[in-house]
Amino acid sequence: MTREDFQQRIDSGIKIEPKDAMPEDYRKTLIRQISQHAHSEIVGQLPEGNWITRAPTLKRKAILLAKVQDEAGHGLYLYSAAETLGITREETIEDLLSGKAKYSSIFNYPTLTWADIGAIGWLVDGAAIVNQIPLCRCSYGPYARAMVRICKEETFHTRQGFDIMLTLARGTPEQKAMAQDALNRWWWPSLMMHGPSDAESKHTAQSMAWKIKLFTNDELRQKFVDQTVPQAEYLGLQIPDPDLKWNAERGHYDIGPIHWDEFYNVIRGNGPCNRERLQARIEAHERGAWVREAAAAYATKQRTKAA
Ligand code: BYC
Repeated sequence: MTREDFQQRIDSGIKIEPKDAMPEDYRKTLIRQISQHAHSEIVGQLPEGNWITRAPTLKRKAILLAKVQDEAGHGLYLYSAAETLGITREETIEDLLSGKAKYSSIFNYPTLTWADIGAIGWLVDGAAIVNQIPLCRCSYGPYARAMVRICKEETFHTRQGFDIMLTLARGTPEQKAMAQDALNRWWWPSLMMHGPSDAESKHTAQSMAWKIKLFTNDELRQKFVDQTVPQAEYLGLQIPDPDLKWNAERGHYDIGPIHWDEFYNVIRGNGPCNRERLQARIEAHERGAWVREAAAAYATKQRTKAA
């Protein structure tokens, strides 16, 4: 199949399936994006897992446990979607553990107080949903189908985060201050989650042509800002951006400048928690070796029995 024929299939809305012919760079772009997405879900368990033992009530603890387990599930669906493109699970995980593959910048920030768990659910999962709902319509079948279930679960995650923020914002002055402090620290990193500005994004043009991405980074960032500012107003919290204002002409909020040097520093491995996050994954992988060995031995035994 020529590149033109492939592009025509994409343009006419045909989903690409694992056994279909596809250009090598389409396959590689998908492996990069899907595996980085999977790694983000897996590493994303760490900042929240940090609070499971300290959740303030039994109910909050049960909800947080369920949420963190959901993130593990999302990682697994996405690793499976990546495997349909011809890369093994071992290779993808090796790329994460060696530091070769990226994962979302947002998970390199620390969770200092309980309000951070609220801010992550509200802002981080909120930003993730804005990015991920369009991915349910992306051109690669297994990725699009995995995203449908992920988005349903992410919606519950955002609601639980907003509920924590609402409880704190309506609580004592100390609790409200804690919620405000979490918003102050998580706001700008949440905007950076959407990736570099369109002018700097090297993959957007090709990924949009292939419908691997349906919106640009700046379009999704704007959508996130527009939906989140009224929510902050409802909470009675201040977004930490003195330049934030409604632009009636554009029909969108304008924001102040994003500190891109901070973003690039984090994705180069020098954020506040990069080393700690990777170390935690390496140790978990080593500690889990016996489980993988046992599962492989069991599978071999079943195969021998069946033969
Ligand atoms: N962090 O050309 P660009 C979650 C990299 S999980 C780190 O715009 P692209 C959740 C980018 O990879 C959230 N790196 O790239 C989980 C590229 O580097 P490489 C994860 C970033 O791919 C648990 C370079 O910068 N969501 O929500 O067109 C609990 C140039 O960027 C980031 C997904 O992965 C970043 N923020 O666009 C709670 C969604 N941004 O690969 C929540 C799927 C950019 O050339 N992914 N880079 O070395 C996407 O939609 C796109 O990959 C992105 C980036 C919008 C993220």
